[in-house]
Amino acid sequence: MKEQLPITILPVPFDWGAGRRGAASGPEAVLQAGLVRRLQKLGCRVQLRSDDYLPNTDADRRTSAKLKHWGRVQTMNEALALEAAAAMRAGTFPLAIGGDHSLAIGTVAAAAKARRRIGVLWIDAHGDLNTPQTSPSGNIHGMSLAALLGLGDPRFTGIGGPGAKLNPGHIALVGARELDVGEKELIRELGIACFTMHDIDRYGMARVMENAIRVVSDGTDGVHLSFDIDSVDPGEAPGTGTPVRGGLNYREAHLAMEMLHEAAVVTSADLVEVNPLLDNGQRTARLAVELAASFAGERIL
Ligand code: Z70
Ligand code: MN
Ligand code: MN
Ligand code: MN
Repeated sequence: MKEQLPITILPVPFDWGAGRRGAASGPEAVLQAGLVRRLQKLGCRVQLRSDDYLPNTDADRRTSAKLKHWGRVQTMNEALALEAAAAMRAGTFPLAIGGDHSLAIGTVAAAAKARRRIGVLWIDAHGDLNTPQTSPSGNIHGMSLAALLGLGDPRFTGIGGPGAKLNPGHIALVGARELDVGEKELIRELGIACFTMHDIDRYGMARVMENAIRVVSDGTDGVHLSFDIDSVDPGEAPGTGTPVRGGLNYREAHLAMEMLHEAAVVTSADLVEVNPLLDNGQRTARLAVELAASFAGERIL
């Protein structure tokens, strides 16, 4: 992260974009695990936003089989996009704590508006590149990156203004190991840089991150990091809704965060899909705090 900027933490206690409930308690768990103090210890100025910017969507029953709970997901994202934009206008670094990964539609839309050409580093077991037509689940957290590319339903491609927010050539996926058929087609068709677990095994995390950082930072005015905790192996991060075996190990995940700190290109970030209901104690919430600390400059020596 560009370390001189104060950090605005935006809690997003929302999980209607996911197939199971629980990630809405992620922000509380990550804060309880000591996020603010850990960042302050590194010398970061930290503003913790309350979650009162989010409208209550309890009464909103708008849903469909191909876009589950679309009303609530849309309302949350419109509010989050405004809040993230305000944090950037105030000269701070927005760090959204989720919550399910549908929230990236709002944060990236805001970043794209503020920075014009935005690169996106998507660290995730999944591609989140489905459209309502290709999604096997109808869960919107599996469609967020596609929506940001302008693909899918206008209710989501239109958040923060109509049309694509990103250039496919400025996206890098890292940690992918479970891609649906339509997602694979899209990655090939658009030439999106996808560094899978195979690549990480083969070339090592250091080389993968060097390449991924180049893809998202060359020719862009800012970089958004969207980190899904399910990128990490379920042995280290059991507290997440869709665990997939064979993920990043503890050290690979930390190395990625340390390299991002050193590169100093990231201008906004999300940390999503921590589900305390599925956690083994505070294991996953604590991991999230540690990874945020590595990202913010914590070092061994
Ligand atoms: C699947 C779908 C997904 C996160 C699961 C899963 C998507 N590809 N994304 N967990 N973060 O339903 O579209
Ligand atoms: Mn995801
Ligand atoms: Mn995922
Ligand atoms: Mn470029």
